[in-house]
Amino acid sequence: MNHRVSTILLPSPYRIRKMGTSGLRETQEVFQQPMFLDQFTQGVADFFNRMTTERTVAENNRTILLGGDPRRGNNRRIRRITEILCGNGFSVVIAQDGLATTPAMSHAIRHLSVAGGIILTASHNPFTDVGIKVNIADGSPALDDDVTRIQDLQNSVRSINVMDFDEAEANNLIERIDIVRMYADLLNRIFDFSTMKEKLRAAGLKAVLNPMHGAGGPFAREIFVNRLNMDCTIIKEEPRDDLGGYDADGHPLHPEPDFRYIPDLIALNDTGQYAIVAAWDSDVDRRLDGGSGFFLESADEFALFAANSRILRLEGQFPETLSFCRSTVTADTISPMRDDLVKLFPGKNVEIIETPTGFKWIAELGNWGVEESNGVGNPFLREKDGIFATVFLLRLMLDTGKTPRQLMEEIWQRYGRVYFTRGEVSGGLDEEKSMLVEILNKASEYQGRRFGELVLEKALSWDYIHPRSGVITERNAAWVLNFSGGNTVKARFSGTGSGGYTLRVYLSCYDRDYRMAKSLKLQPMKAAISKLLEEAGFPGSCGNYTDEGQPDPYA
Ligand code: G16
Repeated sequence: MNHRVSTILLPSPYRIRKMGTSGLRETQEVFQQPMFLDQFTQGVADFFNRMTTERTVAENNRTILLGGDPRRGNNRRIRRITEILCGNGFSVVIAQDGLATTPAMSHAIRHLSVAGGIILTASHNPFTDVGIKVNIADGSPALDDDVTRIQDLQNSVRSINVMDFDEAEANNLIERIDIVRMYADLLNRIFDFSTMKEKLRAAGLKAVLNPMHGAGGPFAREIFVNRLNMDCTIIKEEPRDDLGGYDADGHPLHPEPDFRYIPDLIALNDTGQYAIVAAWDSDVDRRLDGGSGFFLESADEFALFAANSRILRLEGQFPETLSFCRSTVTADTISPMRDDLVKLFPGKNVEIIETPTGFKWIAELGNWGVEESNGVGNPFLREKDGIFATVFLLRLMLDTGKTPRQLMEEIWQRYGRVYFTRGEVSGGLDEEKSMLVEILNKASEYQGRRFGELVLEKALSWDYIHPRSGVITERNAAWVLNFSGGNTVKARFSGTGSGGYTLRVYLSCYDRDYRMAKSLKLQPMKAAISKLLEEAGFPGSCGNYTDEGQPDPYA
C-alpha cells in the first residue's frame, strides 16, 4: 500500500529532558511550543522502530496503543501522535476515545501483543501539567536504558514524518478498542465477579468511590455498578479536562489520593456508613482505600494482599519465583512475613526485594509490588493498579465478613506494625536544592549527635544492586538516616514535578505493638529531621506530611 507521508523539517530542535520517575512531565506551556510534541513523538517512533526490528518476534509488531487521562489537550495530542506514528509506518490502536487508565493500558498492551504503548498522563499532577509515559511490549514502563535511548533519539530528531489522520483512518491504520471492557474482563477472571455479586447481594455493603475527575470514572461504573451491582455513590465521576479545576485559593486541584486532597471522602468515611471508600488518581495507578472510618496505607494493604493472594483465581499463573517488592523508601511491612509467605507458597521461590523509587523497577520483575506513593501492583499486569487494589479489598471483606480495620489489625497483631509517613521540603531555588544535597551527602558528620529525642546513629546512601544481574543499577537511590530506637528517615528528590525541587522525606518505625497513636510514634522523627536541617543551616524545614488529615484509630 502506498500511504502519503510528508516529511517536515524541524527548524529549531528542542533539548528534551530525560523521562523521570515515570515519563516526561512538563507544563502545558512547554508542550504548547510549536513542534515540541512532534519532536518528542518522532523520537519515540524511532525508538519503537528499532525495538521492533532488533528485538524478539513477539515484539515484531508495528502497532502502538494510545490512551491517557482526560487532561486538557490530550485529545488533540492523541490525534497528532497518531499522525506521526502512522507517518513512521506504525498502525495505532486508540483506547476508548483516548480515555484509559495506566493499568488498563498495561494490560491491553500485553493482551493485544502490540509493540508498546504511549500513555498520556501526568498522573497525580494537576491539569496545568502534561505527562507522557512510554511502555514497552510486556506492558511495563520503559526502563533506564530505554529511556536514555529514547532521549538520545529525541534530541537527534531533525525532521518529522507525518500522515494525515483522515488518511490514516481511510487506510485502516487506526483501530479503536473498548478498553474498559477488556480491563473489567481481566478483573473478572482474577476475582470472579459472579461470586462477589452474590455475596454482595447478601451483605448489602455500600461504597463511595472517587475517581477525582480523571480516567477512572467509566472503569469504576463498569466494574462496581454494572458488573458487581454494588450500592455505590461515585463522586467526581465525570472525566474533566481540568481534573476538577481550582481550589478556593485559586490553585489547580491535584487529582491525587492523598489525605490533603480528599477531605470530602474523609468526611464520608467518618460517617461510618460506607463499608468501602476509595479514591484513585487521574490515571488510576495510585489508590487510597478503606471503609467504616478507616484508611489503609499502601504498605499495609500490600501485606494484607500478600497474606491472602492465594484466594485469587489466576493464582495458578503465578511465576516460579514470587517476588514481593517494595521501593526502599516504602514501609517495610512485608519483611516480618517472609517465613509465612514461604509456607504459603510451597514449591515456589519467595523473595523480598527492595527497589529504587519508580514502579518500573518493580514492573520489570513482573510481580507483587508496593510504593509509598499509594501504589500497589500485582503480577497480572506491569503497573500499579488502583482499582485492582479496591476490588481485592472488597473481595476480602466479602469472604471474611470483616471491616478493613479488622483485616488490618489481624496482620498487625501477627507481624507488628510499621508506622510510616512522608513529608516534603520544596522550593524553587537551585541554591537551596544544592544545599540540601550537600547536607545529606555529609550527614555522616552528624553521627552520634542528638536531635531532640533521637540520636543519629548512622547516615549512608543506598544503591540498588539488581537482584538478577548483581550489578549496581542505580546509585544513591536514597539517603538513609538511622536514628536511635529503629527510627529511620530516608530522602530522595521527586522525579515527577515540572518545576522547582521537592525533597521527599520518608519516616518509618517498626513496633511489635500496634495500638499506638501514629502521631506519638512519628513526632520525634519529624522533630529530629527538621532540627538536623536547621542545625546544618538550611532555612526551611520538613513539613506537609502525608498523614496530616488522616483519621487515626488509636489517637
Ligand atoms: C510516579 C511513578 C511511581 C513513583 C512516583 C514517585 O508515580 O509511576 O512509580 O513512585 O512517580 O513520585 P515522585 O518522584 O514525585 O516521588 P505516578 O503515579 O506519578 O505515575
